[in-house]
Amino acid sequence: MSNVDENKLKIAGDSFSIHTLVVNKGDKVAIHFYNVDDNKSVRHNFIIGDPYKVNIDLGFGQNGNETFTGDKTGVFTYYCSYHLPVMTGQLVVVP
Ligand SMILES: [Cu+2]
Repeated sequence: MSNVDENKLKIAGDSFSIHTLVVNKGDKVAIHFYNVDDNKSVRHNFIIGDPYKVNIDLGFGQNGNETFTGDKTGVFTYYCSYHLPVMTGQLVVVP
């Protein structure tokens, strides 16, 4: 985030722009992920573990897409492995 002074706040400003994604079971989910960090050396990724296994890893200025079908209900955490524990969100697949 460009408008946050991370040193002043003593928290990391890194976060996903969407913290909760809610979809219906059976929906086709399209993830469009952009690294808009203004620090050229910072990578970000978007990871969801089992059962969806999504991993989009991006350098400065890059973007990536991934699609999957939300065929298992539940709450699944997505995260950026570079910025745990602050850079996380939840995918909620409702019946
Ligand atoms: Cu990150």
